[in-house]
Amino acid sequence: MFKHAIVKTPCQAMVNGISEAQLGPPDYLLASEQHQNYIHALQLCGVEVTVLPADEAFPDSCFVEDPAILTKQCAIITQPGAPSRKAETIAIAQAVSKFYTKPERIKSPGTLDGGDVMMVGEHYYIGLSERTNQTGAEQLITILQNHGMSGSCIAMSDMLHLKTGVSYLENNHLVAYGEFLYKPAFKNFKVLAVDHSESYAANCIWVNGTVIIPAGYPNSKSMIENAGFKVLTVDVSEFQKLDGGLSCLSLRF
Ligand code: CIR
Repeated sequence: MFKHAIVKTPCQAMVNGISEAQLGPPDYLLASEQHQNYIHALQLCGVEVTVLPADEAFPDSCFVEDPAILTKQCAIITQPGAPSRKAETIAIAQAVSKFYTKPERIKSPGTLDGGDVMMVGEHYYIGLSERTNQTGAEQLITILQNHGMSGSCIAMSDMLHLKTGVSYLENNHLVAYGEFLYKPAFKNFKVLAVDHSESYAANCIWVNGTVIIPAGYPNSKSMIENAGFKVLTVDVSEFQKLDGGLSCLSLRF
């Protein structure tokens, strides 16, 4: 169960955020409204939400999942792979210090984005992406092992982050799309396969028994409901324009 979440208010400079989506720039005012709705959905799931102030120096800083990983045993400040995002860790480390003493750190030349790290109980799957290198992943595995947890790497080639295409929903269920449907590492999970036309719905979050999915993906919604989960939908279209989604917008712990 999660008690807390940390989110960060989108800044006006988000229109200059990194994007490969080719969906045009986000509408800042609509993004702000969608972010409020996202916070409300988290609160409905019973978590207390800490809202960090916007920071105009970092266009992508609302995607708080990338600069930190928060486990039951420890916090890890990452080494984001995108140069423009590296110093997002300063504000996140400060926010995290209210909840954890002495966070661990991923160090250069390691790079690692939290969006590449999927928690399944005490085990963490780490996507080797353009943002997360082998050195960063190995550092994370060592940190996890030092705290009684474990990690393993997943090779990937088609998506920005591991959790762009796969999400763990508890009770041994994964929602997955594309290359993640066929990974041997996931063969013992019950895999809910997302259609090509709904690929964005593969990034969803389990929060205390409810699955929050992006609005506009009816087949995925029914599939997840039929698997026995309560579903809430939140429209995050403006964050999709920056290659971000539901998981990237919060740290849940
Ligand atoms: C970036 O490219 O870093 C941001 N525009 C999007 C980050 C999305 N984060 C995530 O998937 N964990």
